[in-house]
Amino acid sequence: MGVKDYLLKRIAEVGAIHMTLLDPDKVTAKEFKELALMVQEYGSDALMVGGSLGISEGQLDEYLSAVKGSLKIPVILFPGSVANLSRYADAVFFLSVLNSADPYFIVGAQIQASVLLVKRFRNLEPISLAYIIVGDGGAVGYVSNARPIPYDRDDIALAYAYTAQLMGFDMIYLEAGSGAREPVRPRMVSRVKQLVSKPLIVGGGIRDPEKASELALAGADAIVTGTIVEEKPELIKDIIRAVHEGGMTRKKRA
Ligand code: 1GP
Repeated sequence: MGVKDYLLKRIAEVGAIHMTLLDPDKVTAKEFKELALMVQEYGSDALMVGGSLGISEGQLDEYLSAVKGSLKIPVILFPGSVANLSRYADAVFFLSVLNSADPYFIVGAQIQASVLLVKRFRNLEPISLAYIIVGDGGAVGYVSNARPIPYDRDDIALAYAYTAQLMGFDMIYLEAGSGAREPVRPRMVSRVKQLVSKPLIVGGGIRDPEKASELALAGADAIVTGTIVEEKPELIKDIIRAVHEGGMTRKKRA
């Protein structure tokens, strides 16, 4: 089974899945391996690997080849640039920053990456992703020259998300930015989910089980946490459980 089908199957099973984002630029290779194995043990459904700054293909290869044999959950690249591809991953989020003001981040980097995927990385499964930056935006908002959607403008987020669905993206990601002071608001998630049927990923600034559960209940099909795993790994078990419980509750209500 491919990675996209696995994610869809897990979403159907548990209502909402948890994905862990690790940035190789923020941890050592040893920490990376320990954290990856820890989140797998606690039930995180996939490992995303990436960052907006400072990762080379050589570093990715080093970190990922070290975990390749011991991880059962899929490793999905979450590239900050065309240099962030590695043959040791299972899939890549082929992402377009839909609300960037610079066409390079909407389609320019993607045409460069497409050539690499065909010529050098045939084993990577591309999963197309509409990446929509909200609120704080964080480093990714700055680097990709995004015009972040204000936290309270559900109508604009909805317009982008529905556009992404019509354009045929596999998945849609509402991103407040890594380390955001405030995550995407549940009301925005719920309004987008009412109209859009594509899997909805939500991340950025989620630091506790309560917020993770609230967003899963509101309609997020996948919750991504990154910073908290690096800073307070003791919380991650409860966050993963909260996502799955929130998802199951929403599934039962539907
Ligand atoms: C960033 O949404 C992810 O791309 C994760 O954000 O680091 O704030 O958990 P955090």
